[in-house]
Amino acid sequence: MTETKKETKSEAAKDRVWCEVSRDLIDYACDAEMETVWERYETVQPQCGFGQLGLCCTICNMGPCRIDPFGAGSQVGVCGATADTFAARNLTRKAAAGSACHSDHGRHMAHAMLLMAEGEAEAYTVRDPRKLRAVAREYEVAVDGRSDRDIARDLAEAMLEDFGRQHGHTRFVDRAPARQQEIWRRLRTVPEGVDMPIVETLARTHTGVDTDPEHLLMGALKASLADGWGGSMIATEVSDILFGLPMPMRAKSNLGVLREKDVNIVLHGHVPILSEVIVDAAQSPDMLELARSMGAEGITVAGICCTANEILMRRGIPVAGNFLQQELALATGAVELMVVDVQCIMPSLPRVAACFHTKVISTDPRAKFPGAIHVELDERDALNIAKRIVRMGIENFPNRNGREIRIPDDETDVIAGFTAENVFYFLGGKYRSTYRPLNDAIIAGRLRGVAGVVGCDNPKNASGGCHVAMVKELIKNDVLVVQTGCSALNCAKAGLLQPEAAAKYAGKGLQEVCEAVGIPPVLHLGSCVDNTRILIACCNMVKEGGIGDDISELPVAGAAPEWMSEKAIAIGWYVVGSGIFTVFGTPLNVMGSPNVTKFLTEDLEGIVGGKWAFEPDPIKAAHLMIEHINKKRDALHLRPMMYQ
Ligand code: MSK
Repeated sequence: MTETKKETKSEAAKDRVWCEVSRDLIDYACDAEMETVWERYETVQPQCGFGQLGLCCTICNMGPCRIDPFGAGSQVGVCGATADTFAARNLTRKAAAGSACHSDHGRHMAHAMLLMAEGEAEAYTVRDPRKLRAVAREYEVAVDGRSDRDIARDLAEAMLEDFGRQHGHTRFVDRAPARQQEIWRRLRTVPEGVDMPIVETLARTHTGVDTDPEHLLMGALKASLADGWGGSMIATEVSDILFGLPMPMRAKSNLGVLREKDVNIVLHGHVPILSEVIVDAAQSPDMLELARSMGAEGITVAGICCTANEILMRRGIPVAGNFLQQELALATGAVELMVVDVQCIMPSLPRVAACFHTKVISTDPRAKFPGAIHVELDERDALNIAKRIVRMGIENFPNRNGREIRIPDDETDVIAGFTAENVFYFLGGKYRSTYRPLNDAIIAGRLRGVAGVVGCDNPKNASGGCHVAMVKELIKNDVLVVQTGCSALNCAKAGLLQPEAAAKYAGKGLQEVCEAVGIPPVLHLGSCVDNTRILIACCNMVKEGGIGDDISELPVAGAAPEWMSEKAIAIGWYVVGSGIFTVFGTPLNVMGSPNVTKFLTEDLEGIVGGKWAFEPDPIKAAHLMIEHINKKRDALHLRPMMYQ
């Protein structure tokens, strides 16, 4: 490739990235002709307009069919389905897939707990007996006078039953405010179990079954509620039981956390079952000694994506990067192993790794990647498997062969580890474990409200920059922000997840709250499945009283400014369906159907209390959220904001 072409390619990619560290590595990647997500994004332009608008149907073999959005060509598919059916059916299928993916994570966690309880998985134990008992009581599992293991076995069985339940409802639906439950009952969207609504939704989106757009979309809602109040909530609770309830702690983020003289092992994916044990293995004396014998000073373990969030929240393990940085981590030339399990893993990784000495190791029975080495997790032998993997990393260290290492000189402090339970103590003060002071600060007009800003980063948007811009605008306007996923990781790199950020970026009211309690203006609540912590925090705010009898009455809003995956669609649905106004950066693929678009962005509010909005400009999107919060404040007759 000519020098000019390389430069153009690199400039085009860098235009889409806000993070300096990433920009430098993109330069290098383009020079080295290493593929990146930004380059591929340019290469696939123009992207399919029919797909973007939801006007392409591939469901049956009379098609694929597409509908002309300008009205000149066909307005129905071969079977007679309209644009409304196309758009609603496609969206509903995606919600079911997203819900399945998250919920499978929850099932995996419950299985691991069962194996632990039966004494078959010695690498695991109950690290939070208090939470075990609290959740067991919710499931009506006897706790008095019983051992942790006995309780855990019965709880795991009860949770696994929840997945296959055919009647009644998933247990955690009981956690939702009564009025919301009543709405779901009326709409017949209460998830009986976790699996059934997903299967039912796939069945009704088969050709020739459900074609009424609004009815189809209720299927999307039900499948997604099965995720938020089912599979994902189980994932969060079991992770806390097995690995401990997170507590706020300071750690480091961005690619500068890799160490030139260490063996670097990067853990990427979502389910913490193996990553937790790899952290233990890498810290064991025999592995450290082996690393030194190979010429390294030590072993650095760092995370990418939600695996990063899981081990950051509980262990303070440094974060190497967010979703879009996974290839750039390899471009440092300093990574001996990238260990992946499921979700958000780019298929390009083994090809990129082949430019260096790096090995990509896949570990989950559900996911293999051409070019990766598969070392499968068996919970019964987790520590030995983890040590085998760590050893592979150590033995790969000498293969750097003196090649150039490009670790950026940038690591930013981050405070992570907030949960719906411990935020209680921080906001409630040491001696008053209640949400009262949070609600009071909102009532008094010191805090405007609370916003959840979550989700992926996307080369279509500003590659993480939308999160940073939106969150800055929200906290400037006295909105306390809670975050999860790669959104949190982007804001961590920007220094927003540290108490010092309050004085720099927050409005006066939020500043006062942060200073009084010693918290950052942006609270990191964990991985994508931990969006359920946000639901629980909302339930707690309702219970505390004074700011609404239902989640839909709270002065709160949600956003996924750079959403990318089907999981994000399921999250959006269960958040909207729980009564929360939610802004997505790029629209859902439904704009080819004005009826479906109107249903999602207007009509839904009168049905479930929440609705969607689509706004790519993060500042405008932040103001949509602020307007919504103001509207809710007015409806509750709360005092005007203290500092306008
Ligand atoms: S990892 S789902 S890119 S947030 Fe949960 Fe990040 Fe989105 Fe994956």
